[in-house]
Amino acid sequence: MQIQTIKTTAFNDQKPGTSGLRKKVKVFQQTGYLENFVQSIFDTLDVPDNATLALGGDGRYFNRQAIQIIVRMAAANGFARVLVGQAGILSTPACSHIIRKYKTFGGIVLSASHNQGGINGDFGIKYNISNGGPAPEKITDSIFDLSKKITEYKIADLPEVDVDTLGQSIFNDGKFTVEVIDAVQDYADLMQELFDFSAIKKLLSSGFKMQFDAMHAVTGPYAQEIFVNRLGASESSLMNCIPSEDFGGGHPDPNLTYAEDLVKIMFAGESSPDFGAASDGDGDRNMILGKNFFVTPSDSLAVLAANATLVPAYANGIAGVARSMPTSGAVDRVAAKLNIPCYETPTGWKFFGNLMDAGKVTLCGEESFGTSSSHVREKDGLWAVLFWLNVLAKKGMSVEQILMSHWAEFGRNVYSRHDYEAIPTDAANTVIAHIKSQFPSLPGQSFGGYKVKTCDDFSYHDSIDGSISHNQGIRILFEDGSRIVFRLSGTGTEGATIRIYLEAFDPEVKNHHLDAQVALAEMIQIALKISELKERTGRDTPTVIT
Ligand code: VG1
Ligand code: CO
Repeated sequence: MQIQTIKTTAFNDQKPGTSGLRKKVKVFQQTGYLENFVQSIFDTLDVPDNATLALGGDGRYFNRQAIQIIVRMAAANGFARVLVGQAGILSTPACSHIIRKYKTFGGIVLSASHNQGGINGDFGIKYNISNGGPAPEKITDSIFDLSKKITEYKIADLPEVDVDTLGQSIFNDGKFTVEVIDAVQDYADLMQELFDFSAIKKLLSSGFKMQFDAMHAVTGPYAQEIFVNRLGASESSLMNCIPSEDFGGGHPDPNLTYAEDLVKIMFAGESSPDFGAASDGDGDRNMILGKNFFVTPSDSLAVLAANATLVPAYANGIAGVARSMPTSGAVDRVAAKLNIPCYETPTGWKFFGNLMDAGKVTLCGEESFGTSSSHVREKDGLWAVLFWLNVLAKKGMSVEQILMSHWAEFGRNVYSRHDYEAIPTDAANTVIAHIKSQFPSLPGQSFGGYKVKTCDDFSYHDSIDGSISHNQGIRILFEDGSRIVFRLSGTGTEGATIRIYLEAFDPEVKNHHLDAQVALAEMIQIALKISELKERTGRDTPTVIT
């Protein structure tokens, strides 16, 4: 096996965001762009002898080409083995599981998650460490530093590797092996260990109807194996389950805007199925729907925490919970009642890893349709769907009834997120600067019935490794416990996206049926007033409301 050292020129824009490096496919297709980033990853790591790398992606356009390049670079950079998902496909949670199960040194996930795919869409790459979770900031910062200075990369001369046939390809007199694995089976086995499959099977054969939308993305084959083959669901309960390179031209983002087909089916009146769910491009997000009913991700996390002991894997209780800062405080109330700790971290799954490794938390979640537990170190879409099915099977209530009784017990953290996408970066920055400039004068000011208590730019102190992360989102906290949070997205590839997160607490059962947009109408106006968002961006309405 010949190893070539290729001269290259550094790019200055390879800074990983909330979840890896995401750029337009065309950017990744520039000569050396992918190679530079991959070499910067490998140079950051201290690759031991006999190390294995897990590798796979969400199947989007450029996935196959990228896999061939990364396999050759892994061979040249001292890896002894690469485990590749069949057809180059691994969902993000499956990759996390593969890293843990086969004790690999790390893994590379090729995904731009919920972003659009295809030749004009986005591509992405991120590195996961040996606990199966996204690399912490210390590593991503180093990758970025090296990427700005890189002058050459290493690549082995290997023939194209067959990633479609299960089994091994051996190179270099046995010193380098590529093994194509059936990650679907590994992942389905894990799910079967965690959940009460016989209870779910009984539920699904009882006349209970479910509808799952894979959004033409990575979870299709996993859903087929789990729901149809192992749990006996009908074929018709699955939709869009064949992964496509451009996700059928859509946005593989499971929310009320982009999972339009499913939403139509679930909001069709009495004839709608009892339960609906969707997942995103790389399978780590989930949206949960009941018959004509939407479950806010923050509430979903709270409901799962409150009912965890109904699931075999959590029957003895959970150690603690964690949520990202913009996620509502609904789970905090459950944690208080269960008398377990609740941690508040910055946005992005990488901040949960230390807490899970230290055994401090079992369940984690984000308002952005991400929920998971310490069974892996990523968020996990199908896991959340199975958790809900397990809870529904055990409680014998509808999704809506579960939420109503949860709110009656804990009160309701009414919640919504408004996204303003693809805003010119300068305009977005002035919005944020304008809000920050009011920090000295906001506390004590009243807006209608709401009085500002404090405001700040959230900083996180990691209690496990002592690291501190600053500038993680602006919080405006009101006297009555309501909140407005402003953040700039770290996953977009076009201009800037401003996210406004709105939350108000309502203990009154008589209000619990209210639509969140109605219940939060005054907060929405206050957010627009404080930020001058409309004036500064020329945007009248959000692009996405969840
Ligand atoms: C968004 C979400 C965040 C999530 C991240 C990755 O980040 O808000 O909660 O962890 O996407 O999710 P941002 O910086 O755009 O707000 V995924 O499913 O795209 O990997
Ligand atoms: Co995702």
